[in-house]
Amino acid sequence: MALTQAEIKEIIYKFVVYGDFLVGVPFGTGNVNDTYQLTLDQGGVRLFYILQRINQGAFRNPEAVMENLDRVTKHLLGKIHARHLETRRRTIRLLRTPEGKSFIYDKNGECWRAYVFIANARSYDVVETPEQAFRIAQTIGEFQLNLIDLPEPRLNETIPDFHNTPRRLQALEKAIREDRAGRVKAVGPEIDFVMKRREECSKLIDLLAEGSIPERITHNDTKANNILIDDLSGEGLCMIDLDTVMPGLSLYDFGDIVRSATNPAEEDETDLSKVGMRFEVYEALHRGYVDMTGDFLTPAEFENLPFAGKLITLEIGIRFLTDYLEGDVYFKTRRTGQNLDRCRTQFKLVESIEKQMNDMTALL
Ligand code: ADP
Ligand code: GN1
Ligand code: MG
Repeated sequence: MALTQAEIKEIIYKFVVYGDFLVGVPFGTGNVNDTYQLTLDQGGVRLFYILQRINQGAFRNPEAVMENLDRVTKHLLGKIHARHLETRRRTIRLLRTPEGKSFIYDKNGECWRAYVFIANARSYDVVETPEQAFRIAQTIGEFQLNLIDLPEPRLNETIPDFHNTPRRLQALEKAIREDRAGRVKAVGPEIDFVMKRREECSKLIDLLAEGSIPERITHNDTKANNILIDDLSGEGLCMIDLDTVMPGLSLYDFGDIVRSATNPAEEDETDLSKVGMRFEVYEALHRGYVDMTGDFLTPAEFENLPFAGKLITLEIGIRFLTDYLEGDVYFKTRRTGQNLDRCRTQFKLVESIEKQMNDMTALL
């Protein structure tokens, strides 16, 4: 439920902010957290902040999330200073409480954090051009590059097995068995679609287990709408939504941007004839990503770039289907059937990727 203005004001004043609270409005199209854009007034100058509630259904340990965020954003800041002239908009910047903490709990046990609002930039739900795709993929690659030398210890796993596709498959099978929402009978073709591809689900996890591809620090939620693009220059500015930054595979991040950027339609588009993999966008993603990661990717990571696009698309489709069967308990939904529509777009995209796999592989 949306907060009242008085509640928003009370929460933001727990952080060190400059200015008087004017208004807070729901912001963005995230599927998990609750986000508000806040306007404050400081001597006639408008200041903007982002205030966000961590979804504790998804993130069971918010303090582990915030510890990662603190470490990662500090490390990124050091890198950015070395690489860019304009630094203020190149990473999320957390506000602090007077005691120096980066989060607070409200009276209902909800965990909140606040960021400086990054202005004159936006994220895209649907990527419009190959040029945008190139910039976005560069930003993802640079993010991975910048975190290669993050000092020990290993980051917290904020959602265990987040990209463990076989586990996601098991969760789907459990949801089918339990059929809590009585919806299994309506999704026969979708279940068949997954089962035909079940053998492929463990490929990346197996490569990791046998030591053929390395664990890295990855973002793990690299859909286009988690990357900010500068309005003026069109350059990629930074990655946002850092809650899932943790140990992972470089291929998860590349795969997820293939999933979200190559599709010209919305994630919950109901007209599936509009959904498909745009090859020219894929080609731009490949170029942009390799531009930043070419020096550190191993041959096995490189070879699996096309497969990662297919696997992560299938995996997120499996998650949408599972949530549909469980009665829409994880992803935010605005209408009945939205998770099923989301699942169907993902599976249509998987088919489209399969058809173009030879061309994708030829780019290697
Ligand atoms: P969710 O986890 O729900 O996806 P995000 O962290 O991605 O939440 O935030 C939701 C949206 O809010 C983003 O897509 C972006 O448009 C906007 N946003 C988040 N943080 C900032 C920021 N610091 N500056 C500007 N916009 C932001
Ligand atoms: C969620 O939070 P948001 O909207 O950026 C989800 C991702 C999914 C994505 C699908 C923590 O991302 O894993 O790929 O929806 N985030 C979490 O749109 O589960
Ligand atoms: Mg997001």
